[in-house]
Amino acid sequence: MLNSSTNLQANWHQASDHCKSSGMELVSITNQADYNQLTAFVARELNCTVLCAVWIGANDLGSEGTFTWTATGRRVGFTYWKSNQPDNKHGELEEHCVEVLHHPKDNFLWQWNDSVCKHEKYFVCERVNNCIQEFS
Ligand SMILES: [Ca+2]
Repeated sequence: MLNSSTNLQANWHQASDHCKSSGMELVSITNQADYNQLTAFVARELNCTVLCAVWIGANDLGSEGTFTWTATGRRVGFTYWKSNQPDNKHGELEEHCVEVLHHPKDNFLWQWNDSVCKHEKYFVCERVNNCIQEFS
């Protein structure tokens, strides 16, 4: 079950807390099918013609360069990084939280990017019982 709010943006930590308060976690993407489901869900729920930036559960807050899923603590296996990402760089700021970014003008087509955790973005939560259903 995936869930997102179409009018709520939050920094990564607030987004994670928001998911937990609903008995969920920021979404994990462990294979191509998960990735396809997430992007289809986001494209349907949000207006992504210009830009969609969505927090997912991956981060390297614990150890720079080692990305793990917040829901399980497991290392990220399947990835869909944009070329030259993750780069841990946003001016003077470090990037430790992962977004799925669709921004055709900037050549982002649903790829992953490490981004600044305190920036506010949309986010997707997932109920973590291995039973994935559409939320309607
Ligand atoms: Ca980056």
